Amino acid sequence: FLKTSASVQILGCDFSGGQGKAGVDQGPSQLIQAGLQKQIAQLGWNVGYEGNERYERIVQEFAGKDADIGQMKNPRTVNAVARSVADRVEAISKAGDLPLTLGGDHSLGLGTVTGTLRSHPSAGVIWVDAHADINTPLTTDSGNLHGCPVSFLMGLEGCDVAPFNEWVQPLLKPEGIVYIGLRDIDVEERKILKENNIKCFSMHHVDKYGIGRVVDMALDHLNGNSGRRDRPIHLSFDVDGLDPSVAPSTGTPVRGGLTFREGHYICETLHETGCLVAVDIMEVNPSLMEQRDAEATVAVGCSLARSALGETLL
Ligand code: HAR
Ligand code: MN
Ligand code: MN
Ligand code: MN
Repeated sequence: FLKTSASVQILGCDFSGGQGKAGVDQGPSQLIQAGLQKQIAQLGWNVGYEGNERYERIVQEFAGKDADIGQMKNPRTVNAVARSVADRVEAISKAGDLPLTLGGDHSLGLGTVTGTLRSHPSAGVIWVDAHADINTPLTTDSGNLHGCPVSFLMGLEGCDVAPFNEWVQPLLKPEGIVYIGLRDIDVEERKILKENNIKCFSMHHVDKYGIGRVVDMALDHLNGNSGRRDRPIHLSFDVDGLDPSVAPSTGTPVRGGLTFREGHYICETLHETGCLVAVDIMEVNPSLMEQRDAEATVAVGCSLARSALGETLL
């Protein structure tokens, strides 16, 4: 638990193969260059950082040899990268440290959440995103696997497919995840969310209840309305959950998103629980939009991470 772990391990994942736009693989190095490691150290953490994973061996192994499988694009590459991430996050977590994974596209979430659940089988997930990322190989229209990690984590129909079924286990139950920030959901994703009774706080709910009550209800849901707040939590934060005016440099921006404060409030409140066991900051793409937009997006990625690690305003 964060309460007892004194160290953060930064895992920079320079990977873009779960979607079609170049540049998201530069997110981690930009977050590091902006000073993230030092910023976290200044909060009182020991910070480990061994340089980014560039996945060169994997990308080279499948270069020109990663034909679509059904609709899925780059399936072998995404599979091998996610598998490697899962092993790294598992090892960091089992050593008692908190993995902070920097993306990279959100297909990496298949690896990060798998790693967390191997280490903390009871952990719940808070997935902050404009998108639900719960397409299956049977429902995805784009074929981009960053739109599919949650369905693989749950082992939904159509996910028992090679090469993923060589290692992916259905470790995540539908009641073990809560979404915040949704506003762009595909027709078939909507069906999946309904059929599996998955807790979703869309932007409509953020407007209706305010972010304070939304986070409170999210924690109540994950803790089974037990009154206790002791379930370990994995926060997977896709920066496109924020409004594009706040995080413009991301591959699939959707207007009407979380404000700067709403995004930070989520991170601050999850830190306050003392139950955060893993944090992902995903989909920062510094090559999109103007340079000042990229700088703003990198800066907000750093500040979300700091908030989740205990930076407070007072
Ligand atoms: N639902 C669409 C698809 O499956 C869009 C996925 C979105 N992109 C992300 N993920 N950035 O959160 O392709
Ligand atoms: Mn996402
Ligand atoms: Mn998204
Ligand atoms: Mn479809």
